[in-house]
Amino acid sequence: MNSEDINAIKKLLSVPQKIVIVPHKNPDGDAIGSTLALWHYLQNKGQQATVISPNDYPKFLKWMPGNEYILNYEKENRQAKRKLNEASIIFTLDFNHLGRVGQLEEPLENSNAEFIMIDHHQEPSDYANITYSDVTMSSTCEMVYNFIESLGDTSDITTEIANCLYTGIMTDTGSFAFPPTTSRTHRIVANLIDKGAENSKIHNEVFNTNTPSRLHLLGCALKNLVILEEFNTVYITLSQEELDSNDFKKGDTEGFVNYGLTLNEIVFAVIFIENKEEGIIKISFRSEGDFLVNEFASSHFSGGGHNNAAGGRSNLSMQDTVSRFKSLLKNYKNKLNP
Ligand SMILES: [Mn+2]
Repeated sequence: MNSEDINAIKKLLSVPQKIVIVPHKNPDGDAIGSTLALWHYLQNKGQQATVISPNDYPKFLKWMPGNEYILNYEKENRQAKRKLNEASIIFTLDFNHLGRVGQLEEPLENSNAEFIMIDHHQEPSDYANITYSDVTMSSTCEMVYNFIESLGDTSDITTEIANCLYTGIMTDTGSFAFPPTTSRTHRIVANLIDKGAENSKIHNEVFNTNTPSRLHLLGCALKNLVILEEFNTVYITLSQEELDSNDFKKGDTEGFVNYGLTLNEIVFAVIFIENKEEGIIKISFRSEGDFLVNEFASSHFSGGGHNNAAGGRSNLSMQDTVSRFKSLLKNYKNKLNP
């Protein structure tokens, strides 16, 4: 963060404010971890803060300290609306377009609050009064750590804050494996453990939460895996019928797409998941190295994201979506064969 922004934030927080903190829709570990960490920090500073999530999120994130105070905009709409109306500052974390918050978009657009964005996704839009955007960062949680450090408050990082920040860094880096994981990321994580982050317990809470039906669904997904050797690409399909017969619950398919990349030569992995209710095929893209999946997703599947992890959608049937995907690969042959 630049010193001008730091001073502006110090000034804003030097008086009591009513603050709302918002993660993106379908929040992940980084979104919930960063918003809750910031919430603890601001509350401890004597600010009145509320986290409002656009919708629900998986159970494996609900153990985080402070979770019980998060308002779900879909379920606690009136209370959340009141908080939004009163807000003098709105922090938006782990996203950078107001289109990423579902039903919350309208109240955010109509708000007169000061907006502060903290985010590591590409191409931030310009809705915020203060934008802390850095695409080289491993996670928004790493940025919230930097944010607190910039304000001279590392000594105010409590065990609760440390646990929340650790969770987001761990999940967004694929347990410290993805390229944006730097020595600085590890130093921050080490500091968080010194502050009381229970690293081993967190791994257990987040990852060892399989249900028998999720493992069966994973089995089904892996059975459906198709290898396109010519393009160093794999894809997985999951139909609505397959989801239903394995008692699919929201979040169950999280991480399935990454299995494709564990094959030695594979640089591009994709999963197509049918959603009959919305009438779409939801797609996740992952890559290793220089193949930019965010470009691929935005050019062909109305999506976007990071260089190596992105999402998109298709209104075609599963079969037509997959054929379209396969025919597109020809144009990327060189990029997929480094
Ligand atoms: Mn993130």
